[in-house]
Amino acid sequence: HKHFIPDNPLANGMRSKILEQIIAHGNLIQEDAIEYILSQKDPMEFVNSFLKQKKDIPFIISLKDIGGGVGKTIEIEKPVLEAIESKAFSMSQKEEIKKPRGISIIKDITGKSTSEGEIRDFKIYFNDRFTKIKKILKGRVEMVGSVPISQAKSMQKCRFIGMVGDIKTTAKGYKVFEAEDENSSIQCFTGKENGTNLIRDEVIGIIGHKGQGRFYVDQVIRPGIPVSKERSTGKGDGSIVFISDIHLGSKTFLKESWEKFINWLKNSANEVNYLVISGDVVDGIGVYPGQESDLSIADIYAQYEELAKEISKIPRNIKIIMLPGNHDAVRPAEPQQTFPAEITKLFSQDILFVGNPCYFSIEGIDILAYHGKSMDDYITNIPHLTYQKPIECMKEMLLRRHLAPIYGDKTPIAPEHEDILVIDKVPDIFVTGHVHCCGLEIYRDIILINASTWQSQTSYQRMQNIVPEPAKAVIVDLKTLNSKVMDFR
Ligand code: D5M
Ligand code: FE
Ligand code: ZN
Repeated sequence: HKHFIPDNPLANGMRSKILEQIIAHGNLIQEDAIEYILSQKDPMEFVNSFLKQKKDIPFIISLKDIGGGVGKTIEIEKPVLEAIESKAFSMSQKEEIKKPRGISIIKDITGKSTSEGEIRDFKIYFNDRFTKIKKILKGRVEMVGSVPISQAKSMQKCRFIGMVGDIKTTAKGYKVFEAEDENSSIQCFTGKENGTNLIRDEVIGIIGHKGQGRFYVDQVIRPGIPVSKERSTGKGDGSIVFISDIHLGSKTFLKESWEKFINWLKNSANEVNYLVISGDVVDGIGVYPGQESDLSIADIYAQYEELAKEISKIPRNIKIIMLPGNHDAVRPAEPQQTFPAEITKLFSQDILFVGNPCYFSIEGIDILAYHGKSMDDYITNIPHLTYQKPIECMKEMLLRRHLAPIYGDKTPIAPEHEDILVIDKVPDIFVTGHVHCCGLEIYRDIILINASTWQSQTSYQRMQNIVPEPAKAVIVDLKTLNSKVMDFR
């Protein structure tokens, strides 16, 4: 399972030569500075004259030191692949699709899908993921002096960035996996301590050494979240309410609790301004074998019609943002585009229908909303995770800066040309649903929410020993960002 198309070998050879020269001089260099040097007409000549002329060269050479300081236009000869990729697709960040009453969409796949599922798509997709997460890893102090894998192979001790391939466990309990970058790959051995939380297709930093012809991982570095993020302070009035997994149309839909919730909303119209619904808004049809016998409404459109009726009871001043989940009538592959017109036209209200995941901002608060299907894979592959503690899953996503890294397990992923499942911008609020639990915790200044469900335990969940915590909503004050769980049972 190879992730990349071979890169431009010429550019790569030059990069290694430049690095060698700089390391031989007793220095290290930052990635953007190398890029700048590679963009010069004669990069070797540029490096040699820089090393010769400048007397006070800092230990770690930055872009500024070599004259490529902030504000200057840098023309970079990008590798061939990046050129193909940017021509093929470029998701404009910060592009505002709609801006109703203080909401703006920052990132959403809706209307922008490029995936045709061809082999080339997969390579472009993984390349984009690698490039994005590599950039975050390069910002970590542990990764200063990291080298391309092609170079790491001939070093005794080294640090590099790679995408994790298939992971095998040896008889002695070591994990063996292939780490891959755009040009090369290396087989890595890791002991129990470093190996337990590795998951396929994640991008990590590796610090290790050679011994007995093998490469041993001493430390795994993950991109993570900075300890202190600049916390957005709310400026808005009122609050946002978060719910998820309504599963309307299911026999186990909790009608009475739902009615209590709707009544509370009616009485809280002054206090509540926004309602975010994180997917599985109806139970759908054909989601799992034998679902027919669990449905109270067998027709998918009738399910959405019934939901529209319920939603119409919500006071008009509450702005609703709705994303799909794995039970909704959209393509199952993530990122999921929003609901089709045949469904959205059933709603009389002005709802903001978005894709899954979606990154949006409400009155200056950045929100990452994701249904959370990939938690099934996280829980299967990381030993300490359980269905009862979704917040821990969400922390593992933030640690890897990716919502759904594993390709080809339970979470279907569409190989878009840009990997918008990468968490490249740290949100103020991160919300999921799917596991039907409820969680609220502040982690490194981010409010983490798992937004419960309106469905009681299904027979499938009983079989799997999944115990839901239904009929809860999380409310976040837009001014103070104080948050609490409300119970409607
Ligand atoms: O998911 C509701 C809950 O049931 C959630 O905790 C996942 C679990 N679930 C559902 N389907 C599966 C499969 N196929 N494997 C493992 N776990 C599953 P919902 O998306 O609402 O059905
Ligand atoms: Fe669900
Ligand atoms: Zn779900």
